[in-house]
Amino acid sequence: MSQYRTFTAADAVEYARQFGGIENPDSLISAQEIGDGNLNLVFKIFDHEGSSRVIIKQALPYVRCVGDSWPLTLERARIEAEVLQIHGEFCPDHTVKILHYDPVLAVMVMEDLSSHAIWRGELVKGNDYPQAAAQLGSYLAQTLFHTSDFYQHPHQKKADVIRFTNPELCDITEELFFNEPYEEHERNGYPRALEPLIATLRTDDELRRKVAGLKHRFLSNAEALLHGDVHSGSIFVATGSLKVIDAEFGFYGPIGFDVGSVLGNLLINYCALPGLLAPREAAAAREQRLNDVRTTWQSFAEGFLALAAEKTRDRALAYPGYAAAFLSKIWRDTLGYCGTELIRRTVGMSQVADIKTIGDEAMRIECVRQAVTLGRTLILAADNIDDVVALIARVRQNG
Ligand code: SR1
Ligand code: MG
Repeated sequence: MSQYRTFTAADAVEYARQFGGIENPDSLISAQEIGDGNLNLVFKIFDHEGSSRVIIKQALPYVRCVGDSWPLTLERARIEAEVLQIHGEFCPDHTVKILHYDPVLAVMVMEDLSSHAIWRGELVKGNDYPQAAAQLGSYLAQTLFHTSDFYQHPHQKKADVIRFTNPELCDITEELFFNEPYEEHERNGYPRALEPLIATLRTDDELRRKVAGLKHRFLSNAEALLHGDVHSGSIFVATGSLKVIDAEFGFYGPIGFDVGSVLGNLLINYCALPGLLAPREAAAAREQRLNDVRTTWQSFAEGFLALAAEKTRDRALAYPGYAAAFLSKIWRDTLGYCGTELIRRTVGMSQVADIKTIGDEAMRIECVRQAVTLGRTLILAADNIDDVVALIARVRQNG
């Protein structure tokens, strides 16, 4: 029985030869470590012709971007592999395939996605993938409906809530989304010029109570098996194709958290575009992003309602009108979590390339200001923004 050890490139090649499911395993000869996320090692494994064939991902026993002063459970690799397997069962077209998982080494082997690119990088460059939003809405509808009480047997659901209890990773989200941006905290980072605006996040009582409500629902509303960190950096796109990866933050939580995380990242890109592209291109890309927001929500909402009409197993939840009423609750949550994502990605620890890539300082400050004010508005006004058309009108009003 092997013991945990951190992989070198040579270990990754050897492992891929054994577990990559490649017909001619000896053709695999080299590996490149490509992990640019906050937590893990990720190796691309190449054959003798220089083609990349599979991906090896290994969880480290600490937060990679901080170091061993922040230990982190290896159990997250199991959660990630099993969430992706379940999501893949219900949405095979848009979930990365897990070919093999090893609990001792905290390693998984995944299908190679070299023909795809990380969506965030493409959004930063202004590249549009017009199908992506509808595909992502469909992924959200399929995965969240089929793991909810509408569809799961109540015994299975309760067992799965236990199986996917993910305290250490949830703790990161609980701190980074709902606490730190609203406190003076050493992990926060934002332009000094915005101190007066950021100070209002700490002192606005109504905002703090709304954020408390969002955190409370995150802690206690076990509505479906969430991805838990679904943003443009955990999504691969290609022409006509979209694949979701990186589900280590998965747990049973409020459906609006996943949907709001997606919309929040699209809207961060919207806010950042004037700093990333020339004015005419930025204006066009902003319209595409608003289309993406509209399409993602509509595709999710229509998909969820269609599945509820067709496949709800719980007799009480099948009562006519209940699914639509529940969808309104998801919408309010979506707006709130979208707001917290806008704020935590611009004020808190995990800042994103959309903003960091902006070279001009004054422009970067203006983009952050827009993202923070939009986030604040969405959290405060969630009960008064009735649909996605009203959301888009609010975004336009914000600047
Ligand atoms: C310490 S981990 C920080 C962030 O990186 C992950 O991708 C999640 O978004 C998390 O919040
Ligand atoms: Mg991730």
